[in-house]
Amino acid sequence: MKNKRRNFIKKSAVLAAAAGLFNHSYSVKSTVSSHLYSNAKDAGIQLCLAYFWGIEEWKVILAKQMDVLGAVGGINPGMVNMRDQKNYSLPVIKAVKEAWEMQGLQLKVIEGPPSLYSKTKLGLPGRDEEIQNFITFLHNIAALGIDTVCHNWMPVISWTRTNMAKEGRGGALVSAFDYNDIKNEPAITEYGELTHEKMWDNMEYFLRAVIPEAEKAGVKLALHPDDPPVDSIREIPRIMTSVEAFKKLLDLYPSPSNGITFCQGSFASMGGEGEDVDIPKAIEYFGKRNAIHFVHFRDVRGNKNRFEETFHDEGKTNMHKAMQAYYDIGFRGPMRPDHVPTMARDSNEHPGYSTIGALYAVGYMRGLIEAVYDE
Ligand code: CS2
Ligand code: MN
Repeated sequence: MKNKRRNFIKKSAVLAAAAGLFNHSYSVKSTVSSHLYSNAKDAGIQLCLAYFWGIEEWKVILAKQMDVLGAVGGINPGMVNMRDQKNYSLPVIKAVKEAWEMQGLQLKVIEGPPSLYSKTKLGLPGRDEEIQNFITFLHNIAALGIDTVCHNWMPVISWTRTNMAKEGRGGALVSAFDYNDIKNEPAITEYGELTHEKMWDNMEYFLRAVIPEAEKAGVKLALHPDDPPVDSIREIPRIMTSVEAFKKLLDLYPSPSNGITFCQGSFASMGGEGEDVDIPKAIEYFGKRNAIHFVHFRDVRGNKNRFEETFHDEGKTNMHKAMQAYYDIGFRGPMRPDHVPTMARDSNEHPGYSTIGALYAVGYMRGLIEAVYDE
């Protein structure tokens, strides 16, 4: 079976290359319309790429040539010329889903969902309306067959770095974080006094309101770790910063709809000086609780106060053991490469999300999956 598939892939690769040989600027249409998908099933793991800036044509074409047909992104009414409508409404979500299908991709995970903003995370007036609209969003995506939402609990300051163009291997550009570079930045005080305890209260309030509805809708919420996983930035507290915090999350409201985006790079950067998170062990623990609904497969060097991102093959984590752990726990959900270095001649306009870096990452991940699958 496998050799047959491999020969099939080789043949289609030769065909595609031949098409390219005769006409260097071979038209995308001809490639797309006659594309020959391998029947690679990646051991049931659904490989995806992230598209946070609309339909990036070059990335879409390369994704289909790699047979990586899962798309991960948000709901942007502007992408479907429906700016006058709400991003949590059924018509907008339907139009976005269909826009990806027109490209030959399938919207697998909504990452950075509508109507889950700082009012909810900080417990501010107006949170009930935000939560109600988020519940409407959940029922709408369920009606359209989308069942996974990647959200985070980082109010005001989302994922952040202190350097978005650090020189990495061979001159590739990677992002990096050094707490020393921001520790003296002015506190953000406009939201009043914020505490970790209050952030947990707000999380519990949110879960009690939303999880019963997510269960009814059959939707899985997959909470992404805080990135970087430090205790606070400019006095905005961060709580999803450790393995223990995620155990507390699951205990707060045990439910198949209350789960985790196992962002491997964020978990790998959770340790302090010389105290690394055991990634395979964490995968096994949360896998045994059926809590891993989505995986961001990436790596770093360093720890929570000072780290840099890396190519998938040169970080601190044994990526083969990590992939083996996902396979062993029976994870067969969506997985994406997450941040990748910006490689030669590619744009660093969206650090971590360059196209050429994604190619290298997907090839590496598929090789690991095959290695694990074959064992
Ligand atoms: C990434 C983020 O920080 C991370 O590990 O996954 O870039 C994430 O994609 C964004 O916060 C959007 O959800
Ligand atoms: Mn991530």
